[in-house]
Amino acid sequence: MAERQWRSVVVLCGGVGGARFLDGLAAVLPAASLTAVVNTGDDFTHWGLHISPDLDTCMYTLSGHAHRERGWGLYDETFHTLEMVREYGGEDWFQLGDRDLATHLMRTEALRQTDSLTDVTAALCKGLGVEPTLLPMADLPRATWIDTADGHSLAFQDWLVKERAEPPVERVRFVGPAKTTDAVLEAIEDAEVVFIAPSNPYVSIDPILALEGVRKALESKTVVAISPIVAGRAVKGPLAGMIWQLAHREPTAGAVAEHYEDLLAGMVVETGDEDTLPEGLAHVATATVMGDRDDRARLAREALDFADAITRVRPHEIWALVPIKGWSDAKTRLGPLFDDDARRVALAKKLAGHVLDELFKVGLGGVAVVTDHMEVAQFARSRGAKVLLDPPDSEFAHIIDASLDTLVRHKARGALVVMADLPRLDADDVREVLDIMGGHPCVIVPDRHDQGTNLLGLVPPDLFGTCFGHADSKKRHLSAATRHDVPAVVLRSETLGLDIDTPADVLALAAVEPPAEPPADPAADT
Ligand code: FO1
Repeated sequence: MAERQWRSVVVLCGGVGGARFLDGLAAVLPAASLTAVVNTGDDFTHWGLHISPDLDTCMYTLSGHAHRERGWGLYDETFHTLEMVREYGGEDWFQLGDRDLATHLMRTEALRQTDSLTDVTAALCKGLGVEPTLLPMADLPRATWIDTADGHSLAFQDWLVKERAEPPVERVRFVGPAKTTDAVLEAIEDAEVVFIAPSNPYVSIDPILALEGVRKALESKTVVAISPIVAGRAVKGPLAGMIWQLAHREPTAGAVAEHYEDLLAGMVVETGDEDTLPEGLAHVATATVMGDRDDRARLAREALDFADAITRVRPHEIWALVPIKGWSDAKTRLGPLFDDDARRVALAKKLAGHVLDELFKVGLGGVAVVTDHMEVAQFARSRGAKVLLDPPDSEFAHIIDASLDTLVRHKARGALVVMADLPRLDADDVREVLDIMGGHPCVIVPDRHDQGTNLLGLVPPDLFGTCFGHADSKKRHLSAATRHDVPAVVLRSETLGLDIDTPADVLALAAVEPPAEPPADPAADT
């Protein structure tokens, strides 16, 4: 299976566990392909400063500043300020380190100039050289509150840190406007896969899912969760207890899967935990506890491979689209080779028939022929192809694009535009192109002169407007892919690269074809 180049991966995450998984993804993906949507329900004002613990934990982890064991705060840290506050009898339950304070000072000051926590976060990340995009789940305050079983209501940090998460939880509430940002919704829309990091579902992920439009945006996405529970224990924090208290059931990976209900297309769980999962949930079992950075990268790679396996576009989700002009004006440049039109037409039919026959061997979702000539439509139908009648006398590329839009309406996830005059195309060649299409949104197979485009794979079919009909369509397709910020794979192929347009092409074919058996000399038999 061709190694997939991910264009856009989004991860929903909270603090420590989420940040470590995010760090693993950052180690294996280009920064431009990775966006984290980070919980800000833990944010609060302390010492007059705006503290965003999960954003800081992600930023410090990605920049290598994070304290290894604790996961939050900085590894190279002192607490002189805290000691001095303590001397004053000030609030010393939340340990703010001296270097950590710089972040809170900068963020608080910046938030006096703008109410966009998104922009402030981007500036802080730039300062620390963090390249993946960290998006706060919201720009406005949306605080997580804990209603405890003994009737109190605690702000999140008061419950988690001051009370050390001891009071049993009755309810988790979110206070403030349930408004996410356009950046978050756009990132999710654009994502090829959305991971739910191994964070606490109740107080790190639910705050994100509860925001308007987020669940809706996720409906059409492949969502894969990484289990935060290992063999019935939370890797970090109060999660196991919360599952007992809130779901009234044993804390297992299955309990987490069911908490996310039908959001999940799949789940990555600790080896041995897979039998706690609900029936039918696609999953992969592996070592999910992340120690060092290599561990994180390994887990991230396994999660990506799993996501690829369940999101790959399969052959049966791809349609072939074969444009065939009317026979009479086909292969006119071969005119000189034939003493009459009938033979020229016969060649065009033979070529098109060969291409359709080979395409039908591949197991595609379907084969569609686009034409505006009835005899071609008849020919195509006789071979089992769907016929799309193209809008009369429009440009070749527009005809193709209109047909590709039709395939999208037919729920095709991918389309392979195939020229009808490729004598050396065979089913295996096409399978090779489909395998690349499985993980790549654009595959260009140029002609043997590296000018035209003999096949063009697009996932989705309407990825961008095609440029067929131009002599230099290969170059134009490449720049269209670049314009749409999509990695294009150019596959040069001896066999697929030969299309029959000119007498020279016929000679090239003749040069390849083994000489046909000389016709048996009827006289020789006797
Ligand atoms: N967690 C604690 O348990 N005790 C602390 O004193 C503490 C201080 C702290 C300072 C900055 C920061 O970004 C996070 C800090 N955390 C502390 C962790 C924080 O409460 C949690 O990481 C998140 O809120 C939940 O993931």
